[in-house]
Amino acid sequence: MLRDGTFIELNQKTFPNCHLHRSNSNDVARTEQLTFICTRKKEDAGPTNNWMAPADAKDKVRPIFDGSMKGRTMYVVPYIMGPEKSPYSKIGVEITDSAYVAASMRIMSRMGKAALDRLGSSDDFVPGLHSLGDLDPNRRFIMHFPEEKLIWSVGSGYGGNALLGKKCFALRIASWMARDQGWMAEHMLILGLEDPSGKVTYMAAAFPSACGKTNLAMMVSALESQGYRVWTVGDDIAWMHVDSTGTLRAINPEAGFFGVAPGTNAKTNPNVMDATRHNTIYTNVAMTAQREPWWEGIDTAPADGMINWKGETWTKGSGPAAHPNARYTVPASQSSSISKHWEDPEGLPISALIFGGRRARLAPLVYESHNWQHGVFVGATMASETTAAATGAVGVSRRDPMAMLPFCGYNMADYFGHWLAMGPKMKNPPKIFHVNWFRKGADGKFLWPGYGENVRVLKWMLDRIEGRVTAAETPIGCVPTASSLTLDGLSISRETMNELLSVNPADWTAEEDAVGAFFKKFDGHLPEAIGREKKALADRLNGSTVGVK
Ligand code: SAT
Ligand code: MN
Repeated sequence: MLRDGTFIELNQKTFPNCHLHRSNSNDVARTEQLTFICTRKKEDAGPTNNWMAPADAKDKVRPIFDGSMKGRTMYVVPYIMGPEKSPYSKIGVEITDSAYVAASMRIMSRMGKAALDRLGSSDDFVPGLHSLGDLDPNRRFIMHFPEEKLIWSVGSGYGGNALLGKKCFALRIASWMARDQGWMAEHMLILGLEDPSGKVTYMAAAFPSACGKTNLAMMVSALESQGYRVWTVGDDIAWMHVDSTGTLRAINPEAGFFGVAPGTNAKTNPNVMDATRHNTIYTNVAMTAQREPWWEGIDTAPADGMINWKGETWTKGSGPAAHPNARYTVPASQSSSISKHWEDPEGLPISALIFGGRRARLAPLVYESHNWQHGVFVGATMASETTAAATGAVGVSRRDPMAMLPFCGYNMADYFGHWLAMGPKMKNPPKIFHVNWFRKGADGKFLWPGYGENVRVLKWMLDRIEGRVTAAETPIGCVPTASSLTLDGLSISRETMNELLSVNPADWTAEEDAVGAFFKKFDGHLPEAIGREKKALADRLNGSTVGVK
């Protein structure tokens, strides 16, 4: 890769075994409009997925694959999604003509001999065919055939389009398998919150792409001096099963982090800044004159002689030096925050599920749902402002149930039904919370400091799980009472806290209309329980019953 320019060597003294890859400038993010769920019946893909009949999809894409690998090296990449010894792990085999993809898969999954040994002579694996093709966006397709557990991807070498173990297998195909087999494949980080006694409580959290999952999972806690620490299990995907005792347990199917670089610095994610000092592939970041990686929001000021993500000399005013969706690919084991249990074969017991997104105005810092069913409704009605992780407009609010809109491999209404069916299988279903780190004041500035301070919200959840603190009932769920959040050491005014926790019934009534319009898409498919929850919320908003629980 160094010889043919696929990789550019970074400073090997300060960044040993780190390399930079520049993707084609038309191939810098997932392309949702070119991503298809190919099922025999259209309604099985549902109204939120692009659909093509399997035979049509293959006819369309086969000619693009034809001869596309000629003169290239073809890599056969056997890989395990999940810890090597876990009964819940699954095997995939990706065929690719991209050395960058093969190298990235080596970081992101357990690939090679371990996978071959586990597979043996079994044919139980998910095949994925990938070719860069000619990188023409008109000849780019990410095709999923969940009925035959097959992936075909052509025309892109970037991220989730090309590392087929990640979104294509571990979410789209796996969500289909999970529905059939009674488990859950979710777009969730997994973290452990350690309390002063040393007890660790595990939580899984769903946020859309580029909304801070990696930073939350790898957080350096602002309450470390009080004995609260965060341990990382995963940063993007959780596979969850109910065990024989009725406990929901999660494994991280991945072995690395494919995280957003811009905005990452010693304050927002010190652990990843350390972890990415070696053995890291950087994609579409800028490079300094010292051949070190650089991006917007890193701690250092941009300097003359820098090369931008396209390989051009960067000058002030020439636009961002790193692409907004520039990434690092780093082994998870390199983070000093990695949990010592992150590869436990049985997975880790989950006590809380968290939903969240970017909502400048509407949602309070945190609220707690009343029960599993209400929690599923909270997840189903999530929305978030779009980011650079996918091509298209940035900052537009869209509905993104459970952060799975681009990743659910079947009809989303049936997916809600699957969630509803999972709760009763659990003896003590996790509490379900919703958070919003991104609420803004009238001045357009974020009200909450975020990052390491988010541990205060996690601690509140832990206190709720343990029954230690009170909460105030609002129409949408329970929010912290003034004294129940641990705020010592943080300078934030009482007014700002009130604003952060406020629930404005008029705003939520308008939100209800938007939710109603979204749900209309699903015609007859929407589970009745979702409709009941919607009606109950509307009633509460009308009556605005408020009390302390
Ligand atoms: O899908 S990617 O892996 O490219 C990144 C994301 O959207 O989370
Ligand atoms: Mn993701």
